[in-house]
Amino acid sequence: LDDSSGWSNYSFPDDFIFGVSTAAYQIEGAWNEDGKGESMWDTYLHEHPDFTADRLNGDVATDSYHRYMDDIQIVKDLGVKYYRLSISWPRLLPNGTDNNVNNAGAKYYRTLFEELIKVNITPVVTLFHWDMPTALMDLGGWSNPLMVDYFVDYARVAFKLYGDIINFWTTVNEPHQHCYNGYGSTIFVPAINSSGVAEYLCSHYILLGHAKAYRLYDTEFRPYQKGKIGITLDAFWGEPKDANKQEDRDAVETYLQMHFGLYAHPIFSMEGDYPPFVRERLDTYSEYEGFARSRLPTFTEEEVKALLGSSDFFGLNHYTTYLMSPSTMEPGWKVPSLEHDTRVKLEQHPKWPKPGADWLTVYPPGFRKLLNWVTNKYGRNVPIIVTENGMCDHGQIDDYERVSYYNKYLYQLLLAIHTDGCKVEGYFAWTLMDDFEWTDGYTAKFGLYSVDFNSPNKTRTPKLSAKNYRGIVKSRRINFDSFKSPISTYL
Ligand code: GBH
Repeated sequence: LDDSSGWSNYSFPDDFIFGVSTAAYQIEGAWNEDGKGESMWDTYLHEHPDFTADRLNGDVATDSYHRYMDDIQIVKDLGVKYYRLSISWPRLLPNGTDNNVNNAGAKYYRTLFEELIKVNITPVVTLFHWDMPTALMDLGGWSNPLMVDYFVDYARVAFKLYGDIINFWTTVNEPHQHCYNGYGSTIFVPAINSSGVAEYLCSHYILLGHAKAYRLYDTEFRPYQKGKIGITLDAFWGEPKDANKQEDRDAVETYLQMHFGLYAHPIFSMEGDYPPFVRERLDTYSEYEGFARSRLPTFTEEEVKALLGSSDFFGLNHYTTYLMSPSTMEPGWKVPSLEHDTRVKLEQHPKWPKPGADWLTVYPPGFRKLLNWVTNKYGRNVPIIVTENGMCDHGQIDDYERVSYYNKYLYQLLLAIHTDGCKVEGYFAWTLMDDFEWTDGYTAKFGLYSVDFNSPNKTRTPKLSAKNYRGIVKSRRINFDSFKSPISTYL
């Protein structure tokens, strides 16, 4: 059997975790209500309306702060038993610091979690999905070592408030996207553009913040709250541009080490610390460029130990695959960057479908290969939980391409489990409903549900992909014939 017709020959294990993901700033709205403080996204987008494709921001979004019962209903309708969402740090702690807890914010999340649990949906709670409190961003955000302790203070408040009913936490979402786009370029807020410098400070302190929050939970809360806690990392897969060229195959490995291993190795490898390849490269390049010390900070022995094994599962976000080959960048640059450090050229395969965004082509086998790469390198001790996967289009309700994307990517996940022996225990679709997609504003549609942003109720309507996902969750198998496009040109 293949992945184009009939029922899949493999099925998902009975205890397989099916869920759906969202993030606070992308859905909540109510940016200044009930005592919430500003996040750096609020502040920056108010000051720079041109930053997003449609000049819009997350002030209202899907209005989930008021319409969370609608969200719970549609999560329930999908039949999934898990809902991954994030807490807005400044909604809970308006100044970012633990001396001032916003009671209305605290109550909002308490009610939301309780209502989910009432209908048998387990909340999976992310502490940091990029909405840094402005008050702390003013101190330099993650480029400031003190952020580690502020983050741990915040985590403590969250564990105390909700740990009695929340037993599934993630600390940080996609540190690579956050640090690279926000600190090493101007793609994301805070748009610091300190390429090659602040992006590694961000990586370093975000990793330490994660590790310290993990250790706090492990020693003070887990003994009686009995939950699990981990981190979510993101990775593109890479195919060598020319599979016959060793240098192209090497480029894939270099890229994965520099963009993914940088975060994964300190936590999930046997030895810990940054990958030796990355350490050596950053040290060498920094010296060559005339820096007095490496642009990549160093962990103390104690920090290496705190990081090692600091995740109960490997949270993995994956969307797409690029073709890779060595880049022609020469050393000797005055402004360093992750690109210069990596020296790998990314291109898109001209034939792979590209349903909605320039960066997202559809290549399902890349998912299986990534799951295997992670398993071989890091996944021997902890299970993998796919915390995001999905694609964007232009928002049509009959989203045949999304149906096909999910069917094919999920089939690759089944192959990874059943024929490759990867320990993949869960899968969360990105995302529940069309939302605020960062720089793309509302122009990129990733939802299983469509949202009518012009209606006062922000009406949520299931797309075909929602119905199809419900079918997969219920039957534990994929039916490649349901919701199949009447036109054969779809992916
Ligand atoms: C994830 O990021 C996020 O966790 C989630 O919040 C987000 O909404 C979702 O996926 C969809 O993007 O066009 O060159 O400027 C995925 C990382 C970040 C990858 C933005 C593409 C744009 C690159 N994405 N990035 S570019």
